Amino acid sequence: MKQAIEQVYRELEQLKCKTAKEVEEARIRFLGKKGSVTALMEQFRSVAPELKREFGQKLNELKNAATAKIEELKDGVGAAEMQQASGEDLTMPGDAMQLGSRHPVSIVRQEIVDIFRKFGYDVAEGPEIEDDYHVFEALNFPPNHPAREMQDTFFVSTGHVNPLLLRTHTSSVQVRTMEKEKLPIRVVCPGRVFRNEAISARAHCIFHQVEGLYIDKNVTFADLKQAILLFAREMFGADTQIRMRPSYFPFTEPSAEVDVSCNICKGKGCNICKGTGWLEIMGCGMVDPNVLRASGIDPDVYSGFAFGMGVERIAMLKWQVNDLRHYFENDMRFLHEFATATEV
Ligand code: 2U9
Repeated sequence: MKQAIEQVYRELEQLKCKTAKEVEEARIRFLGKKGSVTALMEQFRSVAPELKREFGQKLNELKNAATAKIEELKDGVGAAEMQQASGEDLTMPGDAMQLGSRHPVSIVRQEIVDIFRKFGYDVAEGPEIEDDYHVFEALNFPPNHPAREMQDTFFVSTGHVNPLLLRTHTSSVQVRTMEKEKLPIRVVCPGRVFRNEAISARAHCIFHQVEGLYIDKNVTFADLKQAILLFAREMFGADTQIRMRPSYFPFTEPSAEVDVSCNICKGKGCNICKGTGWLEIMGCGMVDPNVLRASGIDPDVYSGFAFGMGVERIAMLKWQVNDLRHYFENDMRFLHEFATATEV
């Protein structure tokens, strides 16, 4: 029996098949009802009891080896036959899958939001299709303000008192927060906004904003300055300076534009900051009493500050991208520049 087992092992070793049919024939020859392995299993019954243990183990090993060989041949001829049919070499290694990476605008938006969360702000989102009331009326825009004209805003429906439109800023989310949340309010609102602008290196009809609102008793301009300074130092580095220039927005009074010291030339003047040493990053101001009143908040008891920034603008400053359109074209060569080591 020992020799018969060795003989089957030799036959298995030499076994070669070109087609699935040949593999099946081989399977029957070895493992079928009348196959050589099956026949040996039957002979096992007449093996002397003292040898049963040894031969039982040997026969099991043989059966496993025969089954494995048949499976291996099956895989081989399967690939070979498919290759013949398609003309392709299926044994070649596949193309590596390129992992995606986070979009630079998402990275910066998250960074901004995370800084304000650390300061104790909540995060709120709202609809992109809004009504005139939440985008303009409640924010103290006069009826004839240019933003309310067709050439500046995308209208979804017109011809009634409260037309639907694509929001031009995320301030409408803060209005909704004032309407439904209890005071005090400390919230940041990230989101997409839409303006009817010609697309160029410096302007786009879609961009992203993060706006913030803080309303409580005794909130002052000094609180605003401190919040913006702390934000700027978290975002642009611990030695960053800020300056504020007077400005005008319908929803804040007084209002200011905020510049940060240029961290490329350390304030000496370079072509990024156009020789001024300063880079404009956002607008801000104390919430206009009319805006508080419109949402049912008494401006004699409460005061607040608000700020708003364009995410693409911050991203442009962070990575010195000089054309806004790169952020919207989804060119993989550009997007891949921002992949972290784990994403590559
Ligand atoms: C409420 C009250 C006040 C939000 C503010 C700005 C100043 C601002 C611009 C920056 C660049 C828009 O993306 S941008 O074009 N934003 O300058 N935004 S204060 O003020 C609010 C918001 C909501 C209820």
